[in-house]
Amino acid sequence: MLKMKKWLENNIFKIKEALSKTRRDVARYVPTTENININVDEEFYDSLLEKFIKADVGLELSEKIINELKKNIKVGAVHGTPLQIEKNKLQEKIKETIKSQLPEGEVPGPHLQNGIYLIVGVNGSGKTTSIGKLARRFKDGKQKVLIVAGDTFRAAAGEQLDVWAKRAEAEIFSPPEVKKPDAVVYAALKKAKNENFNVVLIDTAGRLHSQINLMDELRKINSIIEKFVKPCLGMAPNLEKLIVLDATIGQNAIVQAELFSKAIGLTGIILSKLDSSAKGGVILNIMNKLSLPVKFIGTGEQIDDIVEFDFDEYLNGLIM
Ligand SMILES: Nc1nc2c(ncn2[C@@H]2O[C@H](COP(=O)(O)OP(=O)(O)OP(=O)(O)O)[C@@H](O)[C@H]2O)c(=O)[nH]1
Ligand SMILES: [Mg+2]
Repeated sequence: MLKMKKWLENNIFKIKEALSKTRRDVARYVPTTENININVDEEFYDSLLEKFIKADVGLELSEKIINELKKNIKVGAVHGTPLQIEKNKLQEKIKETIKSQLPEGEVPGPHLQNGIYLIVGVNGSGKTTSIGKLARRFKDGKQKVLIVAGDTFRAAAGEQLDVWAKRAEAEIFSPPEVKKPDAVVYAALKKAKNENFNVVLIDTAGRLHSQINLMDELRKINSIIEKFVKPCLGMAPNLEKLIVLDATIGQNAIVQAELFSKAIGLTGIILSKLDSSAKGGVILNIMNKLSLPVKFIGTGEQIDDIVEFDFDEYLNGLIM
């Protein structure tokens, strides 16, 4: 419990840290940390728009935010005088405006709930790493965690997962004789049920040989899980289908999420590598375009580098 509490306290710090590359582009319109007055003129709006676009907030949403901000700020303006606003007040206005322009998409946490987690995403997005990090969180919370090697196609995939399972001190299920991912998943779920595991984290392939279709394989895995989950709904196994999206790729993340969502019906997003990205504004774009909640954020390569997404903390980290 103590570790879990520490994790939540770390959240704010880690989100701020992870956004530092993005912030360089979005928030550095203010050169000091003092609460100075800012000239809010066309030049200010133009540079803010440019920064939003650079951070991959997306043109359409960026323009919407700026136009609304102009309206919000005009309301308090004295006619004819050049507009100057205290930095703190201006930041609050920007945050309020961003919020007002997004659909109410955020699902309140905590997102770290026991259950079955199917983790999908293109190769290199951060699936295996995120599974290791999540496993560790659950282990810290004293849960019984099973990690499932659902990527049976790539030889090194099992080894990489094994490294993370050891780091997290979680059990791994990776039967060498089973070659089909859906068969591995089926056997793993049976084991989890029989042996009372309360968390199952399923790793999947990000790319297959060209003759095998990734989406078909994922559909097969998905239908195994759904069939399995249905009869034991009385036991309420929570099923999460999370896509791992690499924050450094910016707007392409949206295309990927749509593709996987169409195939298996996602329940949320893990946004990895926010720490290496200058495109952290993509979260706003995701919230605007997809009705999928961002549930976790990857903030580095170490096992502790994952936080629960919190919209207010995110905005505070973005606009500071
Ligand atoms: N900086 C940073 N690096 C990350 C993060 N998450 C993952 N990575 C790095 O991204 C690379 C790919 O991560 P993997 O977890 O192997 O990705 P994967 O989706 O399992 O890849 P495949 O198994 O090839 O499909 C590794 O070098 C990780 O260290 C993160 O939050 N921040
Ligand atoms: Mg992997």
